Amino acid sequence: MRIVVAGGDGFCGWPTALYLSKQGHEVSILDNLVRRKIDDELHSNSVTPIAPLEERVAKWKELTGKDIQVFVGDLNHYDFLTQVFEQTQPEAFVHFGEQRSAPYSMIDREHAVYTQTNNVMGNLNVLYAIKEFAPDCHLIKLGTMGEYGTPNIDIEEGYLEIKHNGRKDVMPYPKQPGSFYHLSKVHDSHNITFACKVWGIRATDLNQGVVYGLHTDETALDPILNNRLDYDGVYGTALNRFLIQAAVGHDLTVYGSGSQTRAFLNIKDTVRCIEIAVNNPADKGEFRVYNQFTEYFSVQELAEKVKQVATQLNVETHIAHLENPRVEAEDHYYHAVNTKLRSLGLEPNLLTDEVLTEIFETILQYKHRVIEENVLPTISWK
Ligand code: NAD
Ligand code: USQ
Repeated sequence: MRIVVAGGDGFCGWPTALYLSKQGHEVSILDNLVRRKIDDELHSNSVTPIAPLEERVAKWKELTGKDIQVFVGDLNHYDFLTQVFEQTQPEAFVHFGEQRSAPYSMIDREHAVYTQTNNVMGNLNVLYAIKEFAPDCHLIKLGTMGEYGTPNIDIEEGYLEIKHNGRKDVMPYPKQPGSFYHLSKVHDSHNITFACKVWGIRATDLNQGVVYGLHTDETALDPILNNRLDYDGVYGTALNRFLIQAAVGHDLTVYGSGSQTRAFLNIKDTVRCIEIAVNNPADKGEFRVYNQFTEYFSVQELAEKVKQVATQLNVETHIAHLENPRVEAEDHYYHAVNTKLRSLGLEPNLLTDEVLTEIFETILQYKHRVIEENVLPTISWK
Protein backbone atom coordinates (compact mmCIF):
# COMPACT_ATOMS: atom_id res chain seq x y z
CA MET A 1 0.00 0.00 0.00
CA ARG A 2 1.10 3.62 -0.55
CA ILE A 3 1.25 5.18 2.92
CA VAL A 4 2.19 8.67 4.11
CA VAL A 5 3.35 8.89 7.73
CA ALA A 6 2.95 12.50 8.87
CA GLY A 7 5.10 13.19 11.92
CA GLY A 8 7.35 10.35 10.78
CA ASP A 9 10.44 11.88 12.42
CA GLY A 10 8.86 11.70 15.90
CA PHE A 11 8.77 9.19 18.75
CA CYS A 12 5.80 7.17 17.44
CA GLY A 13 6.07 8.07 13.75
CA TRP A 14 9.66 6.99 13.10
CA PRO A 15 9.32 3.37 14.34
CA THR A 16 5.94 3.16 12.60
CA ALA A 17 7.43 4.26 9.26
CA LEU A 18 10.18 1.64 9.57
CA TYR A 19 7.76 -1.11 10.58
CA LEU A 20 5.38 -0.39 7.70
CA SER A 21 8.31 -0.21 5.28
CA LYS A 22 9.52 -3.59 6.54
CA GLN A 23 6.07 -5.08 5.84
CA GLY A 24 6.56 -4.09 2.18
CA HIS A 25 4.46 -0.92 2.07
CA GLU A 26 5.54 2.08 0.00
CA VAL A 27 6.17 4.56 2.82
CA SER A 28 6.71 8.32 2.66
CA ILE A 29 7.50 10.47 5.68
CA LEU A 30 6.12 14.00 5.95
CA ASP A 31 7.52 16.08 8.81
CA ASN A 32 8.44 19.75 9.35
CA LEU A 33 11.05 18.77 11.97
CA VAL A 34 9.49 21.21 14.46
CA ARG A 35 10.00 18.78 17.33
CA ARG A 36 13.78 19.08 16.90
CA LYS A 37 13.42 22.90 16.96
CA ILE A 38 11.35 22.70 20.16
CA ASP A 39 14.27 20.83 21.78
CA ASP A 40 16.33 23.96 21.08
CA GLU A 41 13.60 26.25 22.42
CA LEU A 42 13.44 24.24 25.67
CA HIS A 43 17.24 23.73 25.85
CA SER A 44 16.45 20.05 26.04
CA ASN A 45 17.28 16.88 24.13
CA SER A 46 16.39 13.25 23.55
CA VAL A 47 18.29 10.92 25.91
CA THR A 48 19.21 8.85 22.89
CA PRO A 49 21.24 10.68 20.23
CA ILE A 50 19.06 10.93 17.12
CA ALA A 51 20.49 11.19 13.62
CA PRO A 52 19.12 13.73 11.08
CA LEU A 53 16.09 12.37 9.21
CA GLU A 54 17.92 12.05 5.86
CA GLU A 55 20.67 10.03 7.55
CA ARG A 56 18.14 7.78 9.28
CA VAL A 57 16.40 7.01 6.01
CA ALA A 58 19.70 6.42 4.16
CA LYS A 59 20.78 3.92 6.86
CA TRP A 60 17.44 2.10 6.53
CA LYS A 61 17.99 1.84 2.76
CA GLU A 62 21.55 0.58 3.32
CA LEU A 63 20.43 -2.10 5.81
CA THR A 64 17.22 -3.28 4.15
CA GLY A 65 17.29 -2.07 0.55
CA LYS A 66 13.98 -0.31 1.19
CA ASP A 67 13.28 3.28 0.15
CA ILE A 68 11.42 5.75 2.33
CA GLN A 69 10.67 9.01 0.58
CA VAL A 70 11.01 12.14 2.72
CA PHE A 71 8.97 15.34 2.43
CA VAL A 72 10.15 18.06 4.80
CA GLY A 73 7.37 20.59 5.22
CA ASP A 74 4.40 21.71 7.25
CA LEU A 75 0.87 20.30 7.20
CA ASN A 76 -0.24 23.90 7.57
CA HIS A 77 1.24 24.82 4.18
CA TYR A 78 -1.54 23.56 1.99
CA ASP A 79 0.41 23.92 -1.28
CA PHE A 80 3.14 21.70 0.12
CA LEU A 81 0.60 19.17 1.41
CA THR A 82 -1.20 19.00 -1.93
CA GLN A 83 2.11 18.35 -3.70
CA VAL A 84 2.75 15.44 -1.34
CA PHE A 85 -0.71 14.05 -2.12
CA GLU A 86 -0.22 14.47 -5.87
CA GLN A 87 3.18 12.80 -5.80
CA THR A 88 2.35 9.93 -3.44
CA GLN A 89 -1.35 9.24 -4.14
CA PRO A 90 -1.70 7.75 -0.64
CA GLU A 91 -4.05 4.87 0.12
CA ALA A 92 -3.52 5.45 3.83
CA PHE A 93 -2.48 8.66 5.61
CA VAL A 94 -1.17 8.03 9.13
CA HIS A 95 -1.34 11.32 11.01
CA PHE A 96 1.07 11.67 13.95
CA GLY A 97 2.14 15.22 13.00
CA GLU A 98 0.92 17.36 15.89
CA GLN A 99 2.26 19.19 18.95
CA ARG A 100 1.72 16.49 21.55
CA SER A 101 2.80 17.81 24.94
CA ALA A 102 0.09 18.84 27.41
CA PRO A 103 2.53 20.92 29.52
CA TYR A 104 3.86 22.70 26.37
CA SER A 105 0.30 23.72 25.49
CA MET A 106 -0.12 25.16 29.00
CA ILE A 107 3.05 27.35 29.05
CA ASP A 108 1.22 30.54 28.07
CA ARG A 109 -1.23 31.98 25.54
CA GLU A 110 1.26 31.74 22.65
CA HIS A 111 1.91 28.04 23.23
CA ALA A 112 -1.79 27.27 23.64
CA VAL A 113 -2.57 29.12 20.40
CA TYR A 114 0.34 27.45 18.59
CA THR A 115 -0.77 23.99 19.74
CA GLN A 116 -4.37 24.42 18.67
CA THR A 117 -3.51 26.19 15.40
CA ASN A 118 -0.87 23.65 14.45
CA ASN A 119 -3.00 20.65 15.35
CA VAL A 120 -6.52 21.66 14.37
CA MET A 121 -5.61 23.51 11.14
CA GLY A 122 -3.09 20.86 10.12
CA ASN A 123 -5.68 18.14 10.52
CA LEU A 124 -8.28 20.20 8.66
CA ASN A 125 -5.82 20.60 5.78
CA VAL A 126 -5.33 16.83 5.72
CA LEU A 127 -9.12 16.34 5.51
CA TYR A 128 -9.35 18.78 2.58
CA ALA A 129 -6.38 17.19 0.82
CA ILE A 130 -8.00 13.76 1.11
CA LYS A 131 -11.28 15.14 -0.22
CA GLU A 132 -9.62 16.88 -3.18
CA PHE A 133 -6.77 14.55 -4.12
CA ALA A 134 -7.34 11.06 -2.68
CA PRO A 135 -10.99 10.55 -1.74
CA ASP A 136 -10.50 6.83 -1.12
CA CYS A 137 -7.51 7.36 1.18
CA HIS A 138 -7.99 6.01 4.72
CA LEU A 139 -7.12 8.61 7.39
CA ILE A 140 -5.55 6.99 10.45
CA LYS A 141 -5.46 9.77 13.00
CA LEU A 142 -3.75 9.69 16.36
CA GLY A 143 -6.12 10.84 19.04
CA THR A 144 -5.66 10.30 22.74
CA MET A 145 -7.32 8.54 25.66
CA GLY A 146 -7.09 11.93 27.39
CA GLU A 147 -9.95 13.14 25.17
CA TYR A 148 -12.30 11.29 27.52
CA GLY A 149 -10.82 12.57 30.79
CA THR A 150 -11.69 10.54 33.87
CA PRO A 151 -15.49 10.14 33.92
CA ASN A 152 -17.20 8.24 36.72
CA ILE A 153 -18.57 5.69 34.22
CA ASP A 154 -16.87 3.16 31.91
CA ILE A 155 -15.12 4.68 28.87
CA GLU A 156 -16.40 3.11 25.64
CA GLU A 157 -14.67 3.14 22.25
CA GLY A 158 -15.77 6.50 20.88
CA TYR A 159 -19.53 6.15 21.17
CA LEU A 160 -22.11 5.73 23.94
CA GLU A 161 -25.72 4.62 23.78
CA ILE A 162 -27.80 7.24 25.56
CA LYS A 163 -31.42 6.91 26.69
CA HIS A 164 -33.19 10.22 27.23
CA ASN A 165 -36.88 10.90 27.82
CA GLY A 166 -37.88 7.50 26.51
CA ARG A 167 -35.76 7.64 23.34
CA LYS A 168 -32.27 6.32 22.67
CA ASP A 169 -29.40 7.06 20.29
CA VAL A 170 -25.73 6.23 19.87
CA MET A 171 -23.77 9.46 20.35
CA PRO A 172 -20.09 10.45 20.47
CA TYR A 173 -18.77 9.65 23.95
CA PRO A 174 -18.64 12.85 26.10
CA LYS A 175 -15.20 14.47 26.17
CA GLN A 176 -13.59 16.06 29.24
CA PRO A 177 -9.99 16.77 28.21
CA GLY A 178 -7.43 18.10 30.69
CA SER A 179 -5.22 20.52 28.71
CA PHE A 180 -5.28 22.79 25.65
CA TYR A 181 -3.34 20.02 23.88
CA HIS A 182 -5.92 17.35 24.77
CA LEU A 183 -8.63 19.81 23.71
CA SER A 184 -6.99 20.11 20.27
CA LYS A 185 -7.50 16.36 19.83
CA VAL A 186 -11.19 16.70 20.70
CA HIS A 187 -11.55 19.47 18.12
CA ASP A 188 -9.81 17.23 15.55
CA SER A 189 -12.22 14.38 16.31
CA HIS A 190 -15.20 16.65 15.73
CA ASN A 191 -13.79 17.88 12.40
CA ILE A 192 -13.12 14.31 11.25
CA THR A 193 -16.62 13.17 12.26
CA PHE A 194 -18.10 15.99 10.20
CA ALA A 195 -15.85 15.37 7.16
CA CYS A 196 -16.73 11.67 7.16
CA LYS A 197 -20.41 12.51 7.30
CA VAL A 198 -20.47 15.19 4.61
CA TRP A 199 -17.73 14.04 2.20
CA GLY A 200 -17.74 10.28 2.77
CA ILE A 201 -14.12 10.20 3.97
CA ARG A 202 -13.01 6.96 5.67
CA ALA A 203 -11.26 7.53 9.01
CA THR A 204 -10.01 5.75 12.10
CA ASP A 205 -9.34 7.78 15.26
CA LEU A 206 -6.89 5.93 17.48
CA ASN A 207 -7.34 7.14 21.03
CA GLN A 208 -3.92 6.19 22.22
CA GLY A 209 -2.82 5.95 25.85
CA VAL A 210 0.60 7.06 27.12
CA VAL A 211 3.31 5.29 25.10
CA TYR A 212 6.37 3.89 26.88
CA GLY A 213 9.52 2.18 25.66
CA LEU A 214 12.11 3.16 23.13
CA HIS A 215 13.14 0.51 20.65
CA THR A 216 11.28 -1.62 18.18
CA ASP A 217 12.99 -4.47 16.30
CA GLU A 218 13.64 -2.02 13.46
CA THR A 219 15.04 0.96 15.42
CA ALA A 220 17.33 -1.43 17.33
CA LEU A 221 19.09 -2.48 14.11
CA ASP A 222 21.62 0.38 14.22
CA PRO A 223 22.32 3.44 16.45
CA ILE A 224 21.58 5.69 13.45
CA LEU A 225 18.02 4.33 13.57
CA ASN A 226 17.64 5.22 17.28
CA ASN A 227 14.24 6.42 18.35
CA ARG A 228 13.98 9.63 20.36
CA LEU A 229 13.33 9.35 24.09
CA ASP A 230 12.05 12.35 26.04
CA TYR A 231 12.55 12.85 29.76
CA ASP A 232 12.15 16.56 30.47
CA GLY A 233 9.26 18.02 32.44
CA VAL A 234 7.58 19.14 29.19
CA TYR A 235 7.79 16.22 26.74
CA GLY A 236 8.81 13.32 29.00
CA THR A 237 5.85 11.06 29.77
CA ALA A 238 5.21 9.22 33.02
CA LEU A 239 6.88 5.83 32.73
CA ASN A 240 9.77 6.79 30.43
CA ARG A 241 10.46 9.77 32.67
CA PHE A 242 10.57 7.63 35.80
CA LEU A 243 12.99 5.17 34.19
CA ILE A 244 15.34 8.00 33.20
CA GLN A 245 15.03 9.64 36.61
CA ALA A 246 15.99 6.33 38.26
CA ALA A 247 18.95 5.98 35.89
CA VAL A 248 20.41 9.36 36.91
CA GLY A 249 19.64 8.96 40.63
CA HIS A 250 16.86 11.59 40.65
CA ASP A 251 13.82 11.03 42.86
CA LEU A 252 10.85 9.77 40.84
CA THR A 253 8.52 12.74 40.37
CA VAL A 254 5.04 11.48 41.21
CA TYR A 255 2.64 14.42 41.01
CA GLY A 256 0.31 14.66 44.01
CA SER A 257 -0.86 11.40 45.55
CA GLY A 258 -0.08 9.43 42.37
CA SER A 259 -3.44 7.70 42.43
CA GLN A 260 -4.37 9.25 39.06
CA THR A 261 -4.73 6.39 36.56
CA ARG A 262 -3.87 6.42 32.86
CA ALA A 263 -3.93 3.91 29.99
CA PHE A 264 -0.53 2.77 28.62
CA LEU A 265 1.00 0.78 25.80
CA ASN A 266 4.44 -0.23 24.59
CA ILE A 267 5.83 1.51 21.48
CA LYS A 268 6.05 -1.98 19.95
CA ASP A 269 2.26 -2.16 20.19
CA THR A 270 1.81 1.34 18.72
CA VAL A 271 3.41 0.26 15.44
CA ARG A 272 1.38 -2.94 15.34
CA CYS A 273 -1.90 -1.09 16.03
CA ILE A 274 -1.20 1.22 13.08
CA GLU A 275 -0.55 -1.80 10.86
CA ILE A 276 -3.86 -3.32 11.99
CA ALA A 277 -5.69 -0.10 11.16
CA VAL A 278 -3.96 0.10 7.76
CA ASN A 279 -4.88 -3.49 6.90
CA ASN A 280 -8.51 -3.05 7.97
CA PRO A 281 -9.64 0.26 6.46
CA ALA A 282 -12.78 2.02 7.61
CA ASP A 283 -15.69 2.03 5.17
CA LYS A 284 -16.37 5.12 3.09
CA GLY A 285 -18.04 7.70 5.31
CA GLU A 286 -17.27 5.70 8.45
CA PHE A 287 -15.66 7.42 11.46
CA ARG A 288 -14.25 4.58 13.51
CA VAL A 289 -12.81 5.04 16.99
CA TYR A 290 -10.47 2.54 18.63
CA ASN A 291 -9.04 2.87 22.13
CA GLN A 292 -5.36 2.11 21.64
CA PHE A 293 -3.86 0.93 24.92
CA THR A 294 -3.12 -2.41 26.55
CA GLU A 295 -3.14 -1.81 30.32
CA TYR A 296 -3.80 0.92 32.85
CA PHE A 297 -1.89 1.84 35.97
CA SER A 298 -1.86 4.57 38.56
CA VAL A 299 1.19 6.81 38.44
CA GLN A 300 2.19 5.54 41.91
CA GLU A 301 2.06 1.91 40.66
CA LEU A 302 4.39 2.83 37.80
CA ALA A 303 6.85 4.52 40.14
CA GLU A 304 6.84 1.44 42.37
CA LYS A 305 7.48 -0.87 39.41
CA VAL A 306 10.42 1.29 38.30
CA LYS A 307 11.83 1.38 41.84
CA GLN A 308 11.61 -2.41 42.08
CA VAL A 309 13.43 -2.99 38.78
CA ALA A 310 16.08 -0.38 39.61
CA THR A 311 16.66 -2.00 43.02
CA GLN A 312 17.15 -5.40 41.35
CA LEU A 313 19.90 -3.74 39.30
CA ASN A 314 21.43 -2.22 42.46
CA VAL A 315 20.32 1.31 41.62
CA GLU A 316 18.95 3.07 44.70
CA THR A 317 15.71 4.94 43.94
CA HIS A 318 13.33 7.10 45.95
CA ILE A 319 9.76 8.08 45.11
CA ALA A 320 8.95 11.76 45.73
CA HIS A 321 5.44 13.22 45.83
CA LEU A 322 5.59 16.71 44.31
CA GLU A 323 2.81 19.24 44.52
CA ASN A 324 0.76 18.48 41.39
CA PRO A 325 1.50 21.17 38.75
CA ARG A 326 -1.62 20.09 36.83
CA VAL A 327 -5.29 20.52 37.57
CA GLU A 328 -6.52 16.93 37.42
CA ALA A 329 -8.48 14.45 39.53
CA GLU A 330 -6.19 12.21 41.55
CA ASP A 331 -8.73 9.85 43.15
CA HIS A 332 -11.11 8.77 40.44
CA TYR A 333 -12.84 5.80 38.82
CA TYR A 334 -11.14 4.45 35.69
CA HIS A 335 -12.34 1.66 33.46
CA ALA A 336 -11.88 1.86 29.69
CA VAL A 337 -12.80 -0.59 26.94
CA ASN A 338 -10.10 -1.65 24.44
CA THR A 339 -11.52 -4.66 22.64
CA LYS A 340 -11.55 -3.52 19.01
CA LEU A 341 -7.81 -3.69 18.24
CA ARG A 342 -7.54 -6.90 20.25
CA SER A 343 -10.31 -8.47 18.19
CA LEU A 344 -8.40 -7.52 15.01
CA GLY A 345 -5.32 -9.41 16.24
CA LEU A 346 -3.30 -7.18 18.59
CA GLU A 347 -1.17 -9.35 20.92
CA PRO A 348 -0.09 -6.94 23.67
CA ASN A 349 3.48 -6.57 24.95
CA LEU A 350 2.63 -6.17 28.62
CA LEU A 351 4.63 -4.24 31.21
CA THR A 352 6.66 -7.00 32.81
CA ASP A 353 9.83 -6.61 34.89
CA GLU A 354 11.78 -7.98 31.90
CA VAL A 355 10.38 -5.28 29.61
CA LEU A 356 11.16 -2.57 32.17
CA THR A 357 14.65 -3.95 32.72
CA GLU A 358 15.39 -3.95 28.99
CA ILE A 359 14.35 -0.30 28.59
CA PHE A 360 16.19 0.66 31.79
CA GLU A 361 19.44 -0.99 30.66
CA THR A 362 19.31 0.85 27.34
CA ILE A 363 18.73 4.14 29.14
CA LEU A 364 21.71 3.52 31.45
CA GLN A 365 23.99 3.62 28.37
CA TYR A 366 22.86 7.17 27.56
CA LYS A 367 22.28 8.63 31.03
CA HIS A 368 25.27 11.00 30.66
CA ARG A 369 23.17 12.94 28.11
CA VAL A 370 20.48 13.89 30.64
CA ILE A 371 20.41 17.64 31.42
CA GLU A 372 19.50 17.50 35.11
CA GLU A 373 17.87 20.94 35.31
CA ASN A 374 15.24 19.78 32.79
CA VAL A 375 13.98 16.95 34.96
CA LEU A 376 11.69 18.77 37.40
CA PRO A 377 8.34 20.10 36.13
CA THR A 378 8.28 23.87 35.59
CA ILE A 379 4.90 24.44 33.94
CA SER A 380 1.81 24.96 36.06
CA TRP A 381 -1.77 24.60 34.82
CA LYS A 382 -2.67 27.69 36.89
P1 NAD B 1 6.54 13.69 18.60
O1 NAD B 1 6.50 15.14 19.02
O2 NAD B 1 7.73 12.89 18.98
O3 NAD B 1 6.34 13.59 17.02
C1 NAD B 1 5.46 14.41 16.31
C2 NAD B 1 6.13 14.73 14.98
O4 NAD B 1 5.24 15.54 14.22
C3 NAD B 1 7.42 15.50 15.14
O5 NAD B 1 8.46 14.87 14.41
C4 NAD B 1 7.10 16.89 14.61
O6 NAD B 1 8.22 17.50 13.99
C5 NAD B 1 5.97 16.60 13.63
N1 NAD B 1 5.03 17.71 13.42
C6 NAD B 1 4.38 18.43 14.37
N2 NAD B 1 3.61 19.38 13.79
C7 NAD B 1 3.76 19.24 12.44
C8 NAD B 1 3.24 19.93 11.32
N3 NAD B 1 2.42 20.95 11.45
N4 NAD B 1 3.62 19.51 10.07
C9 NAD B 1 4.47 18.47 9.92
N5 NAD B 1 5.00 17.78 10.96
C10 NAD B 1 4.64 18.18 12.20
O7 NAD B 1 5.20 13.04 19.17
P2 NAD B 1 4.84 11.49 19.34
O8 NAD B 1 5.05 11.14 20.76
O9 NAD B 1 5.46 10.70 18.27
O10 NAD B 1 3.27 11.55 19.09
C11 NAD B 1 2.75 11.35 17.80
C12 NAD B 1 1.24 11.47 17.82
O11 NAD B 1 0.69 10.50 18.70
C13 NAD B 1 0.74 12.82 18.30
O12 NAD B 1 -0.37 13.21 17.53
C14 NAD B 1 0.31 12.57 19.73
O13 NAD B 1 -0.72 13.43 20.09
C15 NAD B 1 -0.14 11.12 19.66
N6 NAD B 1 0.02 10.42 20.95
C16 NAD B 1 1.26 10.29 21.53
C17 NAD B 1 1.38 9.62 22.74
C18 NAD B 1 2.70 9.46 23.45
O14 NAD B 1 2.72 8.96 24.60
N7 NAD B 1 3.82 9.82 22.85
C19 NAD B 1 0.23 9.09 23.35
C20 NAD B 1 -1.01 9.25 22.73
C21 NAD B 1 -1.10 9.92 21.53
N1 USQ C 1 2.83 12.53 35.88
C1 USQ C 1 3.47 12.43 37.09
N2 USQ C 1 4.80 12.67 37.12
C2 USQ C 1 5.53 13.00 36.01
C3 USQ C 1 4.87 13.08 34.76
C4 USQ C 1 3.51 12.86 34.74
O1 USQ C 1 2.86 12.13 38.11
O2 USQ C 1 6.73 13.20 36.14
C5 USQ C 1 1.39 12.25 35.80
C6 USQ C 1 0.55 13.41 35.25
O3 USQ C 1 0.17 14.29 36.28
C7 USQ C 1 -0.61 12.66 34.62
C8 USQ C 1 -0.02 11.35 34.17
O4 USQ C 1 1.22 11.20 34.88
O5 USQ C 1 -1.58 12.38 35.59
C9 USQ C 1 0.26 11.27 32.68
O6 USQ C 1 1.10 12.36 32.31
P1 USQ C 1 2.08 12.23 31.05
O7 USQ C 1 2.92 13.46 31.00
O8 USQ C 1 2.74 10.93 31.08
O9 USQ C 1 1.04 12.14 29.85
P2 USQ C 1 0.05 13.22 29.24
O10 USQ C 1 0.35 14.60 29.65
O11 USQ C 1 -1.34 12.74 29.45
O12 USQ C 1 0.41 13.14 27.69
C10 USQ C 1 0.97 11.98 27.08
C11 USQ C 1 1.46 12.39 25.70
C12 USQ C 1 0.27 12.85 24.88
C13 USQ C 1 -0.78 11.76 24.85
C14 USQ C 1 -1.18 11.34 26.26
C15 USQ C 1 -2.04 10.09 26.25
O13 USQ C 1 2.42 13.43 25.81
O14 USQ C 1 0.69 13.15 23.57
O15 USQ C 1 -1.92 12.23 24.19
O16 USQ C 1 0.02 10.96 26.98
S1 USQ C 1 -3.29 10.19 27.50
O17 USQ C 1 -2.64 10.39 28.79
O18 USQ C 1 -3.99 8.92 27.44
O19 USQ C 1 -4.12 11.30 27.16
